[in-house]
Amino acid sequence: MPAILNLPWTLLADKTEDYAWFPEAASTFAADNDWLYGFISLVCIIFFIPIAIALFYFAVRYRKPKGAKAESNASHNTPLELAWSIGPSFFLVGMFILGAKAYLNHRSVPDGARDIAVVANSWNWQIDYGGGTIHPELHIVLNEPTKLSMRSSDVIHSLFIPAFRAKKDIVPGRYNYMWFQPTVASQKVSDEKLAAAKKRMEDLGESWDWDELDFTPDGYTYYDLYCTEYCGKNHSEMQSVVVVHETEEDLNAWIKKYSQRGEGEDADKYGEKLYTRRGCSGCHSINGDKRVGPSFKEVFGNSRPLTSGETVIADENYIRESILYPKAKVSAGYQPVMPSYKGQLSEDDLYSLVEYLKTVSDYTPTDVATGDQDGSDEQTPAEGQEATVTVPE
Ligand code: HEC
Ligand SMILES: [Cu+2]
Repeated sequence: MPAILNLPWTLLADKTEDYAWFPEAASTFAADNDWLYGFISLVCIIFFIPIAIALFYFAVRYRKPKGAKAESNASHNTPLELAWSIGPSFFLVGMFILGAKAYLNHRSVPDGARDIAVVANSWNWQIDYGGGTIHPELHIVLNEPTKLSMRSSDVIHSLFIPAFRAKKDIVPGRYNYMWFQPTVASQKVSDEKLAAAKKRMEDLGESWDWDELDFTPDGYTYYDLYCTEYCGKNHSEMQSVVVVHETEEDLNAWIKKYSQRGEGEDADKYGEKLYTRRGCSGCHSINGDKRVGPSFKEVFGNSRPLTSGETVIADENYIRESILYPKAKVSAGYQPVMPSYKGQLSEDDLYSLVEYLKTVSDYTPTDVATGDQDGSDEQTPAEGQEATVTVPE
């Protein structure tokens, strides 16, 4: 590649990350894509500058005083006209050939690529590693061609990994494919650093501060993964990360860690992990705030009004049914937009979620009208919520 085509901003990018024109380059696509982008930009600039200068020059040079009669002196210069038509068309054909080659490369998945199933739903990613292990993070192996077989359970989403220069829309009602080959592995941070970060998050009472920490809760540095198709209210939160493992063994060890509840781990603790990992947290709060769905603070054990006009007591079976068949009983005041988790959660996962919902739910008897008597407002329903909390029979 001629060095001159490495545009000034590429030089700038080496100096400080803050001014980087491109994100880091970590796949086999990156070099070609960046080169082509630089080439097209450079050609455009080279043409734009003299044209703009000539435009201003002629405007000034041939201006006429106000009121002067316009006269025509149009004439031909065939060699000049041929030169400025045919000359640039070589560049255009060049851009087309290089662009088409890059496009076809993005579209042709190599044989033997690792195939990973991805489900996009508003507003989270579910990457399926087989055997019931589903996680929002994309974990892959260094230098291994990787194919994503993607589908959407609701609206159009789009998966974009800037560091890989790879992006593809996910249209509901069909499979959508993309592939890439990562060339730079994630780093593992030291155990001390990871422990310190975990401690800090615990002290702050946060789950994980992705903006502050540049590694995952498992201690890997990562690449960003975004949804780049505006898909509703929380579209901007539909983000995840990509971790590139050095070896397949390392990947398998990671998958194993997430395949099921750990030995001796409490069900409600595991349920809490599933709550964030499986995207419930995007639609259900635990502090009483109304999101897309009702807050889990007011679900378990309480009587729930349904759109059908009935009410039900939210017991274990109701929770289970709500997760597997969300449309069977729709809560009053909400849209039936919850995706079904049928076939995606094991019995133990469901049990863990129910146990977790029990721990966050506020279902001790309350009398809302006189709820302030003891000076505590703990039991007062959150603002905007109906005061329908009653004692379960
Ligand atoms: C895309 C948003 C969304 C996601 C993700 C989601 N839910 Fe829901 N959920 C809703 C909405 C909206 C309702 C209320 C309408 C209905 O009943 O279907 C609801 C209702 C429920 C109910 C019944 C609540 C009631 O009012 O009695 C339960 C239980 C529940 N969800 C559990 C979960 C669990 C567990 C997960 C994660 C595994 C989850 N949901 C993921 C949107 C979501
Ligand atoms: Cu989206």
